[in-house]
Amino acid sequence: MEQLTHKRIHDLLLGAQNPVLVSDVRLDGDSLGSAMAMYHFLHQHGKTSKVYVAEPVPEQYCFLPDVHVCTTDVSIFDDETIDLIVVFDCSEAAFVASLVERVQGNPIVVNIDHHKTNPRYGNVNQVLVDASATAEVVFRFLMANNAVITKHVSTCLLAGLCFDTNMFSNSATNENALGTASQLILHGARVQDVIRTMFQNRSVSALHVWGAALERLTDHPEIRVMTTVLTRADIETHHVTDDEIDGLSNFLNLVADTDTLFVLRETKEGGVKVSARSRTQDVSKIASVYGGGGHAKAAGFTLERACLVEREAIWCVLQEQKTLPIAHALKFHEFFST
Ligand SMILES: [Mn+2]
Repeated sequence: MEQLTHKRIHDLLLGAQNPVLVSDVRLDGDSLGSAMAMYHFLHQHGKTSKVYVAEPVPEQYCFLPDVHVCTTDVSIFDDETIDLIVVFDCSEAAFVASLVERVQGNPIVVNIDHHKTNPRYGNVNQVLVDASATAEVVFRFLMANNAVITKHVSTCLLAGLCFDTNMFSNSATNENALGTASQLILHGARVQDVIRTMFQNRSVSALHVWGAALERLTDHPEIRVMTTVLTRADIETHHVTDDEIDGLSNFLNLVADTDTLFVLRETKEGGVKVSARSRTQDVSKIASVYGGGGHAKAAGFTLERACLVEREAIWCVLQEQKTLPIAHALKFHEFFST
C-alpha cells in the first residue's frame, strides 16, 4: 500500500498543472524542509510550484536552498487553476480546509505526514506513523519512485530529520532515521549547516529565557513528571520569539532525570501552550483530552483563556477564575500512575 501511494502521488505531482505545496500551520524544520524538498524535486522535473507557509519563515532556516520562494500570501489560493495541493507534516484538517475552500476549482489534496493524530483529510493520504519525520516519508517517496536525490533535496530533508529527532537524540530516532540521514549525507546534504543552524545558534536572550525555565523546574517524583513555566514577561523582556524557545522542551527532555516533562508557556493570544515530552508514557493521550495532538513521545495542547501565576512559590494555572497548581490543573494523576 505504501509503495502504491508513493507512485500515485508521483503521478499526481508530475501530472499537475498548478501544484501548491503547504507547510504545517505551525512551521517547523520538518514541515518546511519536507515542502522545500518537494519543491526541488518538482523543479528537477521542470515544474514550478508555489510553497505556502502560514507564518514567515524564521531567519534560522534561510540556509535552506531557495527558501525565499515560500509565501505567506494566502490569496495565492484564489486561483481556480490550482489542481493539486500537497500538505506536509500537518494534522490540522481545519487549516487545510480553510485553504482548499478558497480555490474555485476542485483540487486534489495530498496529505503527507507521520503524526499519529493525523485525521487523513486528503484525497490521498500518505501518513506513515513509523517514520521519524515527514522528511523521512518524503525520502521514502523519492526512493520508491527512483528519483535522483540532489544536494538541495538532501539538505532540505536532513533539516527535517534533524529537527524532528532533535539531532538524533529523542525517541523518534531509530535505525531508519539514521539510515536515511546517512543516505542524505551521501547525496550531498550540507550537514554542518543543518547542525549549526538548528542547534548551535541560540542567542544570549534565548538562553536567558532557558535559564528562567531551568530555575522553575518542579519535580513530581511520585509520578516521574517534571514541569516548568515561561510567562509572556519572560519571553517579551528578552525579545525572544516563541520559535527560539521551542528547543527548550527537547533540551530538558534530553538532560532532566525524569520520564515525562511539561513546559508551559503563555501565548500571545492569552492562553497557555503546553509541550509534553516523555520517554515512557503516551503523552498524546493527555494532549487529545485537552484538544491537542502529536506523537506518543512528544505532544502538545493549548489551554485557552488561561495564564500562569505564582502562588506561594508554586506555579499555578489560572483559568475560569480557578487557580490550581499545574499538577491539579492538568489532572496529572489521572494520566500518570504513582
Ligand atoms: Mn514532523
